[in-house]
Amino acid sequence: MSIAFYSSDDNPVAALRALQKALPDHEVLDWQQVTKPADVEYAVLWGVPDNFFNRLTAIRAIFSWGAGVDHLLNNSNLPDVPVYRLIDAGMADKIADYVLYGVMGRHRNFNAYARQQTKALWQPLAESSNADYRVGIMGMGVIGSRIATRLTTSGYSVAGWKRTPTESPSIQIYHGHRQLEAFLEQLDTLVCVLPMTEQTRHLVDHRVFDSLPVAAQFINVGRGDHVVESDLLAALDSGHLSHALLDVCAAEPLPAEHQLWHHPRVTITPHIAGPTQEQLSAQQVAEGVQRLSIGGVPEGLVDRSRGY
Ligand code: OXD
Repeated sequence: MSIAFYSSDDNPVAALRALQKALPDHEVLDWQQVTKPADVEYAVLWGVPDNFFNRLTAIRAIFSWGAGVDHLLNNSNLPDVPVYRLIDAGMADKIADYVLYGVMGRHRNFNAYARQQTKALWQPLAESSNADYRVGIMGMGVIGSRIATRLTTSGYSVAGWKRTPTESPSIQIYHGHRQLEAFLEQLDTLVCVLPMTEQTRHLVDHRVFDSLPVAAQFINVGRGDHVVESDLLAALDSGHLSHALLDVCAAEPLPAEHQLWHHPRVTITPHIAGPTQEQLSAQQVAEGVQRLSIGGVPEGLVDRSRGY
C-alpha cells in the first residue's frame, strides 16, 4: 500500500522529500509515479482535478496539504473517507507576520510614503498610537487567534468575530450576524481569515464595507470567494475603503485584465501569506498516518457538514 502526493501549486520535489523523510516506513509517491492507483491507501493533496479520485478504490483517508479544505470539499467525486487538514503547521506565524505587515503599512503610512517617494516628497504624516489603532479579525480559529496575539503583542487594539459564540480571555469576540455591525463600526483595519463554507461565501459584501468607518483598510488572507469583488471595488472607488491588501482572489491566478490589479488602492500578493511549510506539514501528516495505524484519530479531522 502506498501514500500518494499531488499538489497543483506546491513544489512536489520538496514536499515529497519531506513526506518521505517523515514517513520512512511507507512508500510515498508523487502522483505521476503511481502505477497502481488501487494500492493508494492515503493521499496528501492540494487542488486535485475533479476526476482525480476515480481510480483510488482503496483510499482510506485524505490529508489536505493546506489549512483550507474547500479545494477538496468542492470536488464532486470526493470519496466518503475522513479528510484531515493541516492545523497551523507553521502557517499561522507566517500569516500573522503578513497581517502585521499589512496593518503597519497602513497605520505607519508606509504605503503612503512609497507613493510619496515616486514624487520625491519628504513629508512626515500624522499617525495614531498603536493602542488607538483598531483591528478586527473575522475568523477566530487557530490562525485568527495567532494573528490576534501578534497584533496585541505589538500594542494594537484587537477584536474578533466568529459565526458562533466563543470566549477569549484576552480580546473581545463578537459573534453572529447580529453583532457584526457593532464589530465592524469601530475598525481601522478589517482582516478576513474565515474558513470557506457555504455560510461564509460572499459574506464580505457592501453591507460589511458600509459598516466600516470611512477610510478603513481591508486585508484578505481567507479566500477570494468570501468577498463580493464588485462591492469591494465600489467601496475602494468611492474612497470608503482606503486600501485593500489581498492575498487571495476569486479567480487565481488573477487574470491580467482584472480591475483589482490596476486599482490604485489595491495591493495584490499571489496567495503567499501562509505558504505550506514542508517539514512541519509532513510531520503532521506522518503523525496522522501513525495515529490511524493504531486506530486513533489524527488532528484536523474535517466536519464535512460544517465545511472545515
Ligand atoms: C491553505 C492556503 O489553505 O494556503 O493552506 O490557502
